[in-house]
Amino acid sequence: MNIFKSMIALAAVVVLTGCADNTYMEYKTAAPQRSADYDYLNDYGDLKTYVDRATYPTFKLGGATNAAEFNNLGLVYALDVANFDELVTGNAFKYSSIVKDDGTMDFSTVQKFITNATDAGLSVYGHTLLWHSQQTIKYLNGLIADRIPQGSAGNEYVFKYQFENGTLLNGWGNGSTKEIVTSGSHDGSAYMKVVNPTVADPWSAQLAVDIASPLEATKTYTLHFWAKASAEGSITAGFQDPSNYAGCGDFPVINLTTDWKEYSLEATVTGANAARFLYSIGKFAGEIDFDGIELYSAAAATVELPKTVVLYNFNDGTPLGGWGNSSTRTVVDGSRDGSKMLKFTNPSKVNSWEAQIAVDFAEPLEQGKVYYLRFWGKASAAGTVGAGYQNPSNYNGCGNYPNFDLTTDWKLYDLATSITGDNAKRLTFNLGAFAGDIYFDNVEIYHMVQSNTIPLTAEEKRDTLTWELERWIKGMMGAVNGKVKAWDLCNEPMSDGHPTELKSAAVEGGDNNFYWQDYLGKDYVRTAVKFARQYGGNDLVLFVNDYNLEASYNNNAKCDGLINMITYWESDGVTKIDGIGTQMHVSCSMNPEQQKRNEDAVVKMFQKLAATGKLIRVSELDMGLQDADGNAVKTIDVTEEQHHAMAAYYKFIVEKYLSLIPVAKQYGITAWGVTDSPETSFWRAGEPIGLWDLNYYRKHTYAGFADGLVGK
Ligand SMILES: [Ca+2]
Ligand SMILES: [Ca+2]
Repeated sequence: MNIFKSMIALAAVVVLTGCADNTYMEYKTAAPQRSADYDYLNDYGDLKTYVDRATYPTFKLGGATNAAEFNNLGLVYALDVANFDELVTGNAFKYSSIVKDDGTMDFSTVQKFITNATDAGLSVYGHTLLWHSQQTIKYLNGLIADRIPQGSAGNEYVFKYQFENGTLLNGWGNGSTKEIVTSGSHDGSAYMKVVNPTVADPWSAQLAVDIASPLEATKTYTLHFWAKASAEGSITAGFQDPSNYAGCGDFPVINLTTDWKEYSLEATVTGANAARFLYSIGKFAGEIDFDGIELYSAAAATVELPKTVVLYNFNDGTPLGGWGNSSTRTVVDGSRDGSKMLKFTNPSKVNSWEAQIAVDFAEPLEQGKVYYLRFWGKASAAGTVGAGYQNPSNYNGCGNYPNFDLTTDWKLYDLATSITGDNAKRLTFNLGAFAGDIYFDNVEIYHMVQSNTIPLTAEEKRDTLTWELERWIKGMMGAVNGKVKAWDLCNEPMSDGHPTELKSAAVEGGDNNFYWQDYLGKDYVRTAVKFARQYGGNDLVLFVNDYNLEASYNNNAKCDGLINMITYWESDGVTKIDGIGTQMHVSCSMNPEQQKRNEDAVVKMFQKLAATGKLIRVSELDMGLQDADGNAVKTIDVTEEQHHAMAAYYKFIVEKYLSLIPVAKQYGITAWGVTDSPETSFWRAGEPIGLWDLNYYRKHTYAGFADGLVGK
C-alpha cells in the first residue's frame, strides 16, 4: 500500500468522522496487509495498561508528541491519550518555539496543549527550560551586542549663518527681498531681514543654501535658528535635489511668532542627492527676521578601547625566550590565580642587558605609537628592572618603559612607552641587575584603538542574560500556571568530547547554538533552579537531562560526568535537583558482541543512576538498528529477525529500568519514537525508531515494550 495515499485516506477519515477514538481503534492493531506474524499484536491492550500500578506506583508511561498535531484532536491525540500517562512535546516548550526575534513570547500553543492534555486526564512534562539548541539566536545575540557610546562627539556642521559678516542666504521669487540688519537680533547682533510682499504658493519665495557635497541619505540633521515675524504664520523647510527639484526630506512646519523664538527641528534625508537646503516662505506675507541658522548632524561618539597585540598566560606550559648569564626561564605552577606562570632565575647580579627575557613579534610595532605593557609580577626580593623594545636586526633600542620596582608580593604593572625606532619587533625584559627569581603572568602588550561601539564586559553579558533567563522562566511558569510540575530544568549540559566538562561554543560550535553557560558560567544551572522554584513553586520536580549516558564506547563516562556535575551544583547547599533524565536514543546492534556491550553499558548506567538516590527518568527512549558492521539500517530494509531483535532490546531496557531503579525513584519511561521516523524528518530520518509504524500500526517493538513492563 502506498504510504502517502494511506496517510491521505487516514486524514480524510479523521476529518469526516470527527471522532478520534473510533478512528484510532482501526489502527491500534496489526496492519491488515501484514503477515500473520503480526496477528498476535491484536491481542495486546493499550500500552499504559501494562504498567503494574500496585508494584510501581510512581511510574509514569510517557510519550513524546507534536503539540500542533495533538491539538488537532485527531488520530495522534487518540493514540497519545489511550497509551500514555504523561506527554512531552518535541518542540513546543523550547525557547525558540516561544521567544520571537523581537523577544516577545507566545505561549498559545503550549497553553492549548496543556489544556487538551490535562482535560484528557494526562499530565504534561516540560521540556526544556535551559538548552543550547533551538534558541532564538538573533534576539539573544542582540541582547549582548556591543553598546553604542553614550552622547555624541559633538556636532558636525553643514553650515552656520550668524550674519555678522554680511553674508546672506541665496533666495528668489515673488519679489521677495533680503538684507542684513546690523543689530537688534535676539542677542543684539546682526540678523537677516526677509520680506515677502504677498501671499503666494509656499515654493514661490524661497531662501536657499547649496551644499557642496550631498547630505548623507537616511541620516538625521538638526536645523537650528532664531526667527521673529511681523505676524503669526507658517513657513516650511527641507532638503532638495537641485538637479530635479525633488524633495529629499522635510522639517516639521515652522510656526512663526512676533517675538524672537529659538527653533530646533529634525529631518531625515530621503534622497541620494540632497545638496540644497530651502526655506519656503511664499505662503507668509510680511517680514521675517532670521538669525543663527545652523544645520548639523550629531557625530557618532567614539571610545578608546585596549587592543591586545600579544598575551602570554603560560597555561600551556610554553615559556618565553631569552638569554644571558646562565639565567633560566621556565613555566611553573603557583600563579596568583592558581594557573601556570613564568619563572625567571638570574644567578648573579650583572649589567641589566646581560640577562633578558625576549618576545619577538611577527610584525614590527608601529613607530610613534604608544604601546602598553601589562603583567602581574613578583620577585624573591625587592629590586628594580626594566623593559623596552628593540630592533632585532641591529639591537637598536626602539623605546624603553620606565624602570619598575619588584616586590615580594604580586603586583599588576601597566607601563606605557612610544615606539621611537623602526623594526621594533622585540620586547625585552632587562633583568641582569636583579639576582634571584622573578615571576610573571598574563604578560600583555596592547595599544588603544578608537571605536564607535563598546563590547559588553563579561559581567554585563552575564547580568543581561541572567535577566533574560529570569524573564523566560518567569514567563513560562506564568503561562503553565502550575499545571506542569516536572521539568527538564537543563538539557544536554555535558560535552561529548570532554564528558567531565560542560559544553561550550569554543568546543562544540554550531552557528545555531547558544551556550548560556559560556556567559553565565558553570553555576548557570543553580541560577535556573532558583528562578524555576521562585516562579513555579518549591514543589516542582526538576531534572537534568542528557544523552549518551548509556554509551559503551567510553564506559558511561558522560553518565559519571553528569552525576559529578550535579553533585557540584548541589554543593552550595541551596540548589536541589530532583532527578536525572537519561535520553536513551539507543541503537540495537546485530553484532552480538556489540549488542552485549550495549546491554552491559545500559545496566551500568542504571546502576550508577540508582546510586545517586535521585528520581530517574528514561526521558527520550527510541531505538535505531545497526547491522553487524555498525551501519544504520533504514526502516524499509529491516528484516523480521531484526524487528524481533529490537523488540527484545526494548524488553531488556524496560525490565532493567524496573529492576535496577528503586521503586520510589522510578519517575518512568517516555517513548520518544512513538512512530517510525519519516524520511523527511530531521531526527533519525527513515529509521525504525517507533513502537508504531508510520501508519500507526503496532510493531513488534510495541510487544517488546509491553512485555518489559509486565516482566513477561
Ligand atoms: Ca547674529
Ligand atoms: Ca597563567
